[in-house]
Amino acid sequence: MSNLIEKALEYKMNRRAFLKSTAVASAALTLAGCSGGLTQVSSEEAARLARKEGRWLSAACWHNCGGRCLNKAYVVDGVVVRQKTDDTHPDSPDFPQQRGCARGRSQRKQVFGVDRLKYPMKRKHWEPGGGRKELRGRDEWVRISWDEALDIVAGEIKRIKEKYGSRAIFVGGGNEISNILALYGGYVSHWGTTSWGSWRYTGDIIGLADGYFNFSHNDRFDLRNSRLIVLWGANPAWSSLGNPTYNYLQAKKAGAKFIFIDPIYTDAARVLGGEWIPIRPATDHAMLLGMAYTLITEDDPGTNPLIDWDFLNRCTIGFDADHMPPGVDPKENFKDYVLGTYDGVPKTPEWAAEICGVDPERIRSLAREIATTKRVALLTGWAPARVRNSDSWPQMFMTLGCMTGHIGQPGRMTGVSCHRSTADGGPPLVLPGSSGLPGIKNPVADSINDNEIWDAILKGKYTAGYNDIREINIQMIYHGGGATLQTRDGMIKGIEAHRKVEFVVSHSQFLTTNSRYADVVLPVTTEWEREGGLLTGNREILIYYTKITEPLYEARDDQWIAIEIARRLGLDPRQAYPISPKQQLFNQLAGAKVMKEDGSGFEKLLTITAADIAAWGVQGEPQQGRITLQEFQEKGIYQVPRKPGDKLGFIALKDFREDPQGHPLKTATGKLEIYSQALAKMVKDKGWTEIRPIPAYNPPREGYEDTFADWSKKIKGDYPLQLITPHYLRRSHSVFDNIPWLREAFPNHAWMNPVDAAARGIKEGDTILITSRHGKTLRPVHLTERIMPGVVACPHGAWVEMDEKTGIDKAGADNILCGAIPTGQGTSGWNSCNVQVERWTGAPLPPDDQWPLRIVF
Ligand SMILES: Nc1nc2c(c(=O)[nH]1)N[C@H]1C(S)=C(S)[C@@H](COP(=O)(O)OP(=O)(O)OC[C@H]3O[C@@H](n4cnc5c(=O)[nH]c(N)nc54)[C@H](O)[C@@H]3O)O[C@H]1N2
Ligand SMILES: Nc1nc2c(c(=O)[nH]1)N[C@H]1C(S)=C(S)[C@@H](COP(=O)(O)OP(=O)(O)OC[C@H]3O[C@@H](n4cnc5c(=O)[nH]c(N)nc54)[C@H](O)[C@@H]3O)O[C@H]1N2
Ligand code: SF4
Ligand SMILES: [Mo]
Repeated sequence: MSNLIEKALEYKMNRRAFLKSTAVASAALTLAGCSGGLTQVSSEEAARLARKEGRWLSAACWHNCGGRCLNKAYVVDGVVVRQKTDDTHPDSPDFPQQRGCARGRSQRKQVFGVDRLKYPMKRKHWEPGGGRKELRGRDEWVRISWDEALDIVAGEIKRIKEKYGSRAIFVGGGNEISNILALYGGYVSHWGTTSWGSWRYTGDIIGLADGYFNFSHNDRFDLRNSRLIVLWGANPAWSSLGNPTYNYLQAKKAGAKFIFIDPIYTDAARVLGGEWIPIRPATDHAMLLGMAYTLITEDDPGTNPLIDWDFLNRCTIGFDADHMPPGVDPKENFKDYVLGTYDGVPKTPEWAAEICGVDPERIRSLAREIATTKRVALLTGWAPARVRNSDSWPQMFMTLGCMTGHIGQPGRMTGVSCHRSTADGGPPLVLPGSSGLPGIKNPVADSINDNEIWDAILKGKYTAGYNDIREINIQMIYHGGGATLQTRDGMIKGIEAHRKVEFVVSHSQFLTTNSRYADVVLPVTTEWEREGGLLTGNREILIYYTKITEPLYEARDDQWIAIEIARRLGLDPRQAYPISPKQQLFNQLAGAKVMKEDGSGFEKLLTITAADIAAWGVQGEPQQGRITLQEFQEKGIYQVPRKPGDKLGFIALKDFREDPQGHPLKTATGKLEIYSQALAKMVKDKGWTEIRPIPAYNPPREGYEDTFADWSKKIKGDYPLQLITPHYLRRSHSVFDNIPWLREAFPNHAWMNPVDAAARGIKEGDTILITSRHGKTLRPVHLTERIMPGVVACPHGAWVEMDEKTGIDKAGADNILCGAIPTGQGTSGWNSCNVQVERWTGAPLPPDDQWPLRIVF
């Protein structure tokens, strides 16, 4: 108890210290030229600010965080003294506030963090051509002027282009610099399936949905009609902050039962109740085949109807020999594959159980439960698809929906529920206009799959397609945004690649991983320091954020940097940026549109007067819309009013189900494709591995089977455990990892089952060494039965902290462990990875909330 009181007192102090430092940070604007961090304001100054009235401004929370909320900053004399979230209207389940999470509410700690990069800088031992390249990541930093920095970057772009050509310049991220490099002859880009795993290119081809955001999910009100909601590899309570879990809770209150199929007993499962079926990562496909086998063998249309034959007949192709596309071998159908008619391997629940670890009886009973419950939502996150060789998984998931008919009717849906569309499907109801900037095409066609970026740099070749390996000689890495080194597989090779090329430059707000391994680092503003902008989120909202503070220190916008570099390259920057940032924002506002109440089409969102246009000093025409520009700016959000039974609901694939001939899908056959030649071709054309047109199980590289040295004799190998990398509350990917508050609130443990720990002499809180085929990392361990035996979870996104002597990362950076292995459609296979774990006997590892921040100057 005394501990608790001490903690409370400490908390108060921290809060006070925080308020002070927040105040200081903006005050430090005037001190931007000073070195040595932030200067304190006097307590009189703090007291003066506390007494003065300020203004609540809508403050951007712009990250790729899986949510989107309204956040506000209270600004007094240009100083942010506190934050709050949506209180623009009373909260109710039907018209919920858009409330921020702990990350968004800590945003001022990010923007005004003592570790913000203040000045342009270069590596001490950098010289044109690279200098001592092996010192990247461990060299000292030297402060330089903007002129020197821009001259170096433009000079290296010129030099490398002249010496090696535009195919020597690789861009890791950043639209602004990409535009300029495109005008200057082009650059090598990269592509991948990141978020969506194998949904990325599959959804469209099989007809279920586009792979991006879900059009396979009914809207949130309709979810309340479901009696059973299966969340297959999804944890909205961590990865879809904002309202999704709240929406699910309404479905629960309306009577839905929940089932979670996940290696972890998630917080979503804790909130929503129901049943947890633990499953081994990367084995979901096998389990579904076991369920399909049950339905096929037990279905009897007369006495035990389990299969929706009417749906299969009308809406799908490829299920059995009688429903095959013309001209293909009828033996290649799904049903005979499941029964093992031709391959001699019936995909029984017992066959599946050996792979996925779920009791065969539960596989059977779950299949029956889904088939006999009237209204079921079969929903998956993207995590089970972020698995190597998972190209047929979306099709398999869809096939269960087709067999049970849970598609296209109230309370019935099959598909993806993830990111900002979790628990709420359908097209956006409110949208921003376009900025009016021209699109600029990159003349270089080379684009490297995420799994081959580092190898391409190290080995000089990459896969461009089937039987198409191309030579490439990359000598410059340009990080104009994103966190590519940190967030793509195979970071050890990534670091090696960064030490190989002649030049690395990075724009960033902090000394992120990309910047740490660079030669020149350019400090950029955050959205709080820019002109303002619009953010989309769930389908019902549009957020308008405004400038909160002037740019801190010497930070500049990415667009400004791009323009300055363009000038130095002898280009006319107006080709890319013919209009000012203010005009760009105005265009987005003027073009914003909202769905009419009767659902018949869009109307303008904003009324803009001639006086508004004059006050903004921009080009435009007055217009009539639903709300005034002032109202939008003051509230910071427009939320479409909704109520049950309104005209804005959405039932995915409803028209198609009712009349498949009249509303064909965009697939080759117009139907949902359980047999898809186009899918098999797409995968083959990528050039790595092949699949069959039906959803046949394809054991993943580094999946469960690969934890065995000999699968047939069940002898375990050197990496006997499976690793998953869930998206965690502390961070949005790598963003926010440097915020002390969040570090303290959400410790960055690896999770492990006590059974696996006991076998290795590991106790709660011990430091463990996790080793994969690709690298090693340390983590304090949390032992819990909430993770199934055989699986270790290392939360996604921690900033790598490499011990140069041992080659061991101390931060638990997931992509030190996950290797870059291209398969299928180029899937980033983060949830298929094998590891070994041992107790760490080296130097103790203090908790990372006690680590020093990366303050350079
Ligand atoms: N092992 C493993 N790896 C994964 C995943 C996984 O589950 N496991 N998940 C993957 C997924 S789903 C995704 S989407 C990717 C995300 O991969 P990334 O998009 O690379 O990740 P972020 O950390 O969001 O990177 C954003 C970066 O931009 C910076 N930034 C923010 N604002 C600005 C700005 O205005 N200008 C500039 N120049 N920089 C800015 C941030 O500081 C941050 O460094 O990660 C993937 N990586
Ligand atoms: N807090 C937070 N939220 C985020 C993000 C973030 O970085 N932090 N990133 C956002 C982005 S860009 C994305 S793409 C989404 C990603 O969102 P999701 O794809 O839902 O991502 P995860 O959190 O990796 O995994 C969700 C659940 O799947 C389980 N799982 C992992 N592998 C498997 C498997 O093979 N089979 C099964 N059945 N379950 C599995 C995990 O244990 C976890 O409970 O999250 C978004 N939301
Ligand atoms: S869910 Fe995303 S947008 Fe909302 S407050 Fe959290 S980080 Fe910000
Ligand atoms: Mo993502």
